[in-house]
Amino acid sequence: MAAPAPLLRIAVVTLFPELIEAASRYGITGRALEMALWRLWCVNPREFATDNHRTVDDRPYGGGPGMVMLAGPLEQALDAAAARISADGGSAKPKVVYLTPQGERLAHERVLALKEDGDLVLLAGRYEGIDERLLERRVDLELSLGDYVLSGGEFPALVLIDALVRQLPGATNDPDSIREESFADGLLDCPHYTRPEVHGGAAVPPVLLSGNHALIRRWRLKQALGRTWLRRPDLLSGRRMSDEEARLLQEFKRESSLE
Ligand code: 9WO
Repeated sequence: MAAPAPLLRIAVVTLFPELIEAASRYGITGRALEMALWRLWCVNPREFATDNHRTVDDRPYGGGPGMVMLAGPLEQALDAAAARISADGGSAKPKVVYLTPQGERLAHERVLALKEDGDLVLLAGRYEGIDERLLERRVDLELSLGDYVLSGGEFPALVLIDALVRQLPGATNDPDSIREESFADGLLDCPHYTRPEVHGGAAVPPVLLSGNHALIRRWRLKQALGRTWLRRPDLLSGRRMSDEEARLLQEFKRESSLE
């Protein structure tokens, strides 16, 4: 019998392929690689540099500080990345994603949508940016993790890979842990506790030791609602609440005003 096809194929175009390969071998992403739930290829644009110095960057037209990545080697690297995915039985035209502060802010819904696409080429830039003509010709989607500048797109690419792979069936041992965690239902996570029962003078909330699972579920939902209200009220405004949720949040608000 033939091996089952991987659920996700990702090729990363990067000047630091070892960084992507090494980090991907750890934890859930590493185990999922061994289980062949996904496949990873890295393509270094330096392989496609045309001069003796293997140059992949040059000074910006118009002047100014820093260097800009050349369109030519990157375009060939993107072609090679797509060819790897296609040769593995994947799409001949995988979606190309560029990680940049200028992109759409990444959120859970986009992670789920990209996982459905299945075949992705991630473009990790360095220096001060990439020649705009390459981006116009070859990039389908620009994604940002937040409003800060890093020294390259490799860590954001690894964040996206981690977010995608942990959504694959079989990647985590507990499918419930994905359904109940932050953002799966639009709420922040509830607090967690483990042994000992008292640490630094603080006891574990008694309800968690009660063994009453209906009560524990209600407490956790109430904490999740309360924390979301306190820390991320924006997440609640666009969300319709069940009667139980509305009641639990009212309780939380009343109790927090009494403290
Ligand atoms: C560097 C720089 C230096 C001086 C003046 C302006 C400058 N802009 C940049 C810059 O944006 N460099 C980028 C580094 C080029 C593309 C890859 N780099 C990157 C990606 N930095 N931060 C990201 C990123 C990606 C996704 N989410 C957050 C940050």
